[in-house]
Amino acid sequence: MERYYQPEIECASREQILAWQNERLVKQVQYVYDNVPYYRKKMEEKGVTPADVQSVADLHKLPFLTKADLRDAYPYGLCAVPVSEAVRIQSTSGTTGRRVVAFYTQHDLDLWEDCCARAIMAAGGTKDDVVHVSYGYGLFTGGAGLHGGSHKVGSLTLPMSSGNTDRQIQFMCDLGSTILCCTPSYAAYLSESINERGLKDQIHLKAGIFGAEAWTEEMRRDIEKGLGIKAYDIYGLTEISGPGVSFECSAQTGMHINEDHFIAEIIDPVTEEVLPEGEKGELVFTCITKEAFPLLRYRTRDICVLKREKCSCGRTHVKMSKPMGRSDDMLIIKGVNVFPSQIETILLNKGYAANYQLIVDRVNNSDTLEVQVEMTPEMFSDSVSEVTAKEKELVNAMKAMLGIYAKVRLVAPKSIARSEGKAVRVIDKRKLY
Ligand code: DLL
Repeated sequence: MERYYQPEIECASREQILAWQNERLVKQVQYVYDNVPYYRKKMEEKGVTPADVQSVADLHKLPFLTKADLRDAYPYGLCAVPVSEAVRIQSTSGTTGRRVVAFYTQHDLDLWEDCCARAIMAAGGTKDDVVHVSYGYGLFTGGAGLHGGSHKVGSLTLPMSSGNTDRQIQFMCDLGSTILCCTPSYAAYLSESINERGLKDQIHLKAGIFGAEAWTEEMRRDIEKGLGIKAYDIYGLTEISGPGVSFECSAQTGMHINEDHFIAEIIDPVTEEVLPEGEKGELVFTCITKEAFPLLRYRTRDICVLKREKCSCGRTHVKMSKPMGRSDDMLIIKGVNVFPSQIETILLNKGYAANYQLIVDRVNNSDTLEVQVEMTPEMFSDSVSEVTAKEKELVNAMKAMLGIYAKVRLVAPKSIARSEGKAVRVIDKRKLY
């Protein structure tokens, strides 16, 4: 079972990784050119031929793909194999426009599950573990990816899917789950529910693998404390396979990108210029081992930083920071860029839990921001003046961090709807106009 901690790949020298990437990229570009007419047309429009791409240094010559291309080419336009060769689809939970559908051959599923198995092993998983998968199953990639990874590690896999919190906790206690996989917001909710029921002593969790949405270091500390575990981040997106594109190791200082399968670039989201490693910008991925859905230079819209440094775990693959927001759903309020994670940091620093919602609106041509924040049961008070003072404190902290006024409304514990999947943090009413 050691196969899925693959030191010969995960700890390979930079030269070796580049050699793999060069060889695989050249083949992949030719493969996509031959099998995806939609992308071939984009290459032709840019005047690029496969012969122009001889190594990773030539990657910048290729055209980008965006979510708009995926929608244009929906459903089969970017699929590089005939339906007879594809064995699975997964799809995004997108709420606007057409869904994004990604295709997999059996080989693609195998490689994806390998990536998830690496993530589980990096979180300390072995065949002796009981892996409790509470990501949604079905079209969402979370359940399927971690489930397949857990099988590969040889762990006992609990395909819980999301929801039914009572049953989740009961199985956790009865079966001795040791690794929990779900969104960080659901992990926080499970932690809250377990502690409320006084069941913390009856759970045996040691680690959690949480991703699919942004979460802060403060939230990590809360979850780690609440469940008595080490909490690891995992990143991915449906278009590029799903979870496991990158994952955290014991150092917990960024997520190693599986560079034998994906080449990462950082670009300026406005000029599209490639930025040097270490600079903050939009993450772009090129898949170099996929058969069915081999996207080249796919713009993720996730803003982050790449760091190539010696890691205490021994892995050499480049690390990405936690995404710091998205270049598309970064909020611009009164001309100021606002990331929900900035507000979350303030709330958690001031002792609130990550149960909040931002409501953005436009009144008389001026943007408004209201932050609804749940009080914790300890803070809950009927005294209007006490609540008003707390609200004022948050208003000032937000003004100091964001430079704009945000109305703050403290609401009763448990009054903001909990999410079993990704939390709904932002309601932007301006989009409705
Ligand atoms: O969320 C895949 C996934 C499942 C990742 C389970 C991790 C665990 P999508 O639904 O296509 O796929 O959403 C992808 O979610 O572009 C990011 O904006 C965001 N995202 C994913 N992981 C993280 C993370 C899955 N660890 C989009 N931190 C991505 C912050 C994340 N944002």
